[in-house]
Amino acid sequence: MSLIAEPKGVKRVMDTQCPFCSVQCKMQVIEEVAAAGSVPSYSVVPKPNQASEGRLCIKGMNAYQHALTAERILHPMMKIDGKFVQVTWADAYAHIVRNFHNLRDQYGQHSVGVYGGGSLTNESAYLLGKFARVALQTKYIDYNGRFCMSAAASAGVKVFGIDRGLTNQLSDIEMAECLLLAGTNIAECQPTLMPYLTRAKEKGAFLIAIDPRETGTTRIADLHLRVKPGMDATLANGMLKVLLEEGLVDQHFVDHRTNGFSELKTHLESLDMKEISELAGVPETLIRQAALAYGRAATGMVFTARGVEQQTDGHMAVRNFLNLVLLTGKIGKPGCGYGAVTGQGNGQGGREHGQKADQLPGYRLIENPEDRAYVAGVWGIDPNELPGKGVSAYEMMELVHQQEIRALFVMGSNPIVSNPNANFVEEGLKKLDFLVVADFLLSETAQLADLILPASTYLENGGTLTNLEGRVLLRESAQPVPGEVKHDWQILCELAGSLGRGSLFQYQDAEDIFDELRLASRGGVADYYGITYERLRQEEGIYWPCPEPQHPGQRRLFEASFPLPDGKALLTSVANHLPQERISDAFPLYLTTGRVLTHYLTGVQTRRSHSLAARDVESFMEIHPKTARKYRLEDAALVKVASKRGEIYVRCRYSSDIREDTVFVPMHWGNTQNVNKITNDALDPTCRMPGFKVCAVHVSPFVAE
Ligand SMILES: Nc1nc2c(c(=O)[nH]1)N[C@H]1C(S)=C(S)[C@@H](COP(=O)(O)OP(=O)(O)OC[C@H]3O[C@@H](n4cnc5c(=O)[nH]c(N)nc54)[C@H](O)[C@@H]3O)O[C@H]1N2
Ligand SMILES: Nc1nc2c(c(=O)[nH]1)N[C@H]1C(S)=C(S)[C@@H](COP(=O)(O)OP(=O)(O)OC[C@H]3O[C@@H](n4cnc5c(=O)[nH]c(N)nc54)[C@H](O)[C@@H]3O)O[C@H]1N2
Ligand code: SF4
Ligand SMILES: [Mo]
Repeated sequence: MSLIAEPKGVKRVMDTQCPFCSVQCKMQVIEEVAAAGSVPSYSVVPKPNQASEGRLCIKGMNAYQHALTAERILHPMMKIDGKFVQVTWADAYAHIVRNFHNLRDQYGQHSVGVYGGGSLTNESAYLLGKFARVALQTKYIDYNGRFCMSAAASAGVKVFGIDRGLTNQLSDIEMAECLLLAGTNIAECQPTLMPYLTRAKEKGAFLIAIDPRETGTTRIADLHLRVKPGMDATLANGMLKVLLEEGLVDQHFVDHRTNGFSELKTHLESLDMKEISELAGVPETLIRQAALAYGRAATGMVFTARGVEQQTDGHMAVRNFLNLVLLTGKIGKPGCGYGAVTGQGNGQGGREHGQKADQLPGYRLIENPEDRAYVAGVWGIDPNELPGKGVSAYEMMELVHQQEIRALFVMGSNPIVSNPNANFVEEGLKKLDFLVVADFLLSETAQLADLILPASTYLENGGTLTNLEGRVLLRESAQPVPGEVKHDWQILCELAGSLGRGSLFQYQDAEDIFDELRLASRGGVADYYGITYERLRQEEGIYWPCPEPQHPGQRRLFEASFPLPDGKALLTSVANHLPQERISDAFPLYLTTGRVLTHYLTGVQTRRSHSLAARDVESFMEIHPKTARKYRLEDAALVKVASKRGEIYVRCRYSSDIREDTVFVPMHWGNTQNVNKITNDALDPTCRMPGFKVCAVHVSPFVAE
């Protein structure tokens, strides 16, 4: 931060980084006060940086508004007789210790759960994992990234031996002759990356998009496959079959760099193209066209995002897209690769350093004796003190409901809006004996809390975040904290102290924590050992793995081999899956969910930004006009959308761009517009991802009762 005295007033320049999506665009927020006592005005200037190349989207331009809003929580707040009352930090910590100790005495150490988020810095995410295992000694910790990256992450680990969002740099995109965009809406979700796609197109690349609706992204595609929601694995089988039949398999690559080809070949031969086309809802000719375009191109990249992944078969669906990459040998070389388009600002780093139920820092596994011993050594504890693995985010909510988890510590998430089957989740959270939420705004979940701890925003909290490419970036603190606000990591250290484990949580600042994280990740899959704050300041960003301080960081993965025991990637036979919930007479339409450009996740932040909120003031349902007329729904009228689990009320929006059997509702609103009140809580059997992208619904006009 710098203060510049101008002739007319005072100017404050804050160098920072957008807190929202995984691109992590750098920017400057400039505050000007024309004269003493007058209201400040703000402007935002993008800063040059490698991922966004100096671009910002509308969310970044307005991200200062929620951080500087008068609605910030500035003091610890305790709920007394149903009302929040300001208390001191000392009282807040004493209250937590009392409650946690009582519950642990009565119900055991695992009666307290911890729930984190992918917006936290690497330092806070790392410390949250350590706090749960060392200070609370609970096995129950998981985070919102379970709903975001778990399908792609688990598929990457299984198939490649490593999970890094992009296997190469963004700059490879424009070297690709064919780009396959499956269930990703980059135009609205990572808007500053769009020029990578348009530049590739200008150079002649063929773009294929797979999405049940037309979006800003599908609009620039040469071929749009309007898949039936949940049927991506099947569609990919069709493309694989064409590759095989047309001799487009890179046999040399398959023989030398993969396992599992003969089983996959037999499996694909047994499938029927006509059946695939009917199941996927995409004409056979278009499936062929897509496969030929990708298969014949000399270079190409495949991207998947939540459209493919947030499914009850998300893990397998991603593996089938990885089959496409491997069969054609399009990986580990320029203009080739795979990208799981990561979501949250630190969605990548947040999944590497131990806030996941089964993980320790550096992508180590909590059930692996060597990993336990190594991390316990770094932490200065006996490995036997470390608990085992817990359960996934939604399964924690089930345990909350069953009152096996009696207290929850939430940091950086709004689970009541973001979990599937939200009515059930809300019911459960209300049963808790004690709910603590660390947030800077009064989220829907914070409103239910017994105690709210005021956390700092991105403008105040310095630390590292890892962007979608696997590039670690340093975000410096840009302003002092307001009121009595504390950084997440400070809260965790002080609370660990109150719980009697202070000696294991002694850090001066975020850099100190990062230095411990470096050691804890050393030799692990996500090795950060060679990355230092000093290097990050000089080099702008460094890719992991970076095992030594002299190592440049690995930009492109898998050039020579895959980090699996025999160095080979794994091809997998994937059955034609149907989503777990099917349509019926009572619930005849598919509902799919997702995002709009102006809002971010559960909307807690963007709904408090006046510029963003004004663009989309309420939720809506996108529906084909033909379908709408069938159900007597008028454009712009309020409609009721109901599933087996509940109902919501949103504005009807006609769109001939969506499949006639499908409606779409965004996820950014709470209460009666919270789409998760109706989504299905069935989970993927491998990664425990909920099927956010398909459930069966009924739609009807809103009738006031
Ligand atoms: N504006 C904005 N940007 C964001 C976010 C935000 O909330 N708002 N959130 C960030 C986060 S955390 C994430 S995870 C990412 C999400 O980024 P994306 O995954 O790109 O976003 P979504 O809108 O959830 O889903 C992408 C597309 O999948 C399509 N889709 C739905 N069902 C299916 C299906 O069955 N198959 C296929 N192939 N496609 C389907 C939807 O129509 C949608 O266009 O965005 C990040 N960026
Ligand atoms: N139906 C449906 N549901 C979905 C999805 C979908 O596509 N469809 N997508 C899923 C996905 S991909 C995701 S990532 C989840 C997101 O789900 P959530 O994590 O619940 O969503 P957010 O709105 O990011 O909530 C973050 C909360 O933490 C606060 N916060 C932000 N930064 C910090 C910080 O640094 N420290 C602290 N202490 N607090 C902070 C914010 O103010 C906000 O209240 O939702 C999932 N839910
Ligand atoms: S939301 Fe994403 S693309 Fe937009 S400015 Fe922020 S980091 Fe960049
Ligand atoms: Mo996400």
